[in-house]
Amino acid sequence: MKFTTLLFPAVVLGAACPYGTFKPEEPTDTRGVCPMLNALSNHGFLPRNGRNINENQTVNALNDALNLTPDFGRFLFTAGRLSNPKPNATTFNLNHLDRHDLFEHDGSLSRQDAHFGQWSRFNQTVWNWTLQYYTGDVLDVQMVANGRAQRHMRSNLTDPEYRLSEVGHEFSVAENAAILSIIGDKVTQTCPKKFVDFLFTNEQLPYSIGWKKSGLPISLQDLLRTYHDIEEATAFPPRPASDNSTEIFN
Ligand code: HEM
Ligand SMILES: *[C@@H]1O[C@H](CO)[C@@H](O)[C@H](O)[C@H]1NC(C)=O
Ligand SMILES: *[C@@H]1O[C@H](CO)[C@@H](O)[C@H](O)[C@H]1NC(C)=O
Ligand SMILES: *[C@@H]1O[C@H](CO)[C@@H](O)[C@H](O)[C@H]1NC(C)=O
Ligand SMILES: *[C@@H]1O[C@H](CO)[C@@H](O)[C@H](O)[C@H]1NC(C)=O
Ligand SMILES: *[C@@H]1O[C@H](CO)[C@@H](O)[C@H](O)[C@H]1NC(C)=O
Ligand SMILES: CC(=O)N[C@H]1CO[C@H](CO)[C@@H](O)[C@@H]1O
Repeated sequence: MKFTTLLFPAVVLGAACPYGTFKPEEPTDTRGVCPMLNALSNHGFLPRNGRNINENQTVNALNDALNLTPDFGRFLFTAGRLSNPKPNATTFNLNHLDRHDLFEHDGSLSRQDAHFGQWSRFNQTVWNWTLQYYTGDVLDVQMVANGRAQRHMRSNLTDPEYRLSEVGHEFSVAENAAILSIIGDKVTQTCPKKFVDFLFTNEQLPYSIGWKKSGLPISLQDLLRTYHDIEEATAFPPRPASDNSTEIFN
């Protein structure tokens, strides 16, 4: 152990720290499709190596970092546990979430579809497409609905293997709801765009640009309210003529 860590045990335990210190992932660490869980590992709210994450660690991390209720944390952990290829697993690794067409789906906001290659990590080209639909400094239900519809429409028009299961659809809408109700403000259902861009790009909680975790506890019911409003606000434009189908986005 280093001399300095002996002198300052609080640093080791993180006890004196109001939030986990950010350290970018090491090559030996595991990360995956979820920008938020990646960030929580980068801050040490979840194990920094991204492996063997159990229910308690998940519930505590989501509560400490984001003020999610323990019930909501346990609900989300189920998706993690079920992603583990080992039957009846009680833990998961962040890259277990990458299994295509289990919970991971086409039409992600910042990841390309599996058909095109590497699908689990942040892709600036894809994220830039989404940002074009975030037309104000503060995201609201309509902008988020538009950004999501854009990704699914683009995938449907350009990815010959594009698919979206019922569960995939639910995750897609829920992730977009999480942007507003968890990163943003569950009451107003808005979120400063810069916080979302910072989180996705750096996989770091945006404390340094003024973000704070919600002062109010966030439950699954809160997320579902925003989920419903995003679905209501979603409209797909008519399909363009097929011989122009790949040109509309150029
Ligand atoms: C145990 C908890 C969680 C699990 C198991 C989980 C799982 C996942 C999975 C499987 C995806 C990939 C879906 C895709 O194909 O795009 C994803 C994406 C996402 N997650 Fe999480 N997640 C968790 C917690 C959270 C929390 C607390 C937030 C809060 C903001 C969040 C925000 C997002 C967002 C915004 C995306 C979409 C990324 C994109 O479309 O590029 N997740 N998550
Ligand atoms: C989770 O925490 C509870 C209460 O602290 C404890 O009873 C339980 O054994 C823990 N479970 C695991 C898997 O660590
Ligand atoms: C998984 O758990 C269920 C219920 O607890 C049990 O019936 C089943 O046998 C378990 N399967 C394995 C492979 O351990
Ligand atoms: C990012 O996605 C674009 C569009 O699918 C693709 O052309 C590019 O190769 C991807 N970049 C990486 C590093 O995978
Ligand atoms: C994404 O957009 C930014 C800002 O417009 C631009 O500087 C950057 O080059 C774009 N990156 C990619 C990969 O398209
Ligand atoms: C893709 O678009 C077509 C035509 O609008 C539609 O029938 C189909 O259901 C869409 N595919 C998916 C997976 O949503
Ligand atoms: C490639 C192709 O068929 N492009 C057509 C797209 O639509 C415009 C206007 O309808 C036509 O002029 C192009 O020829």
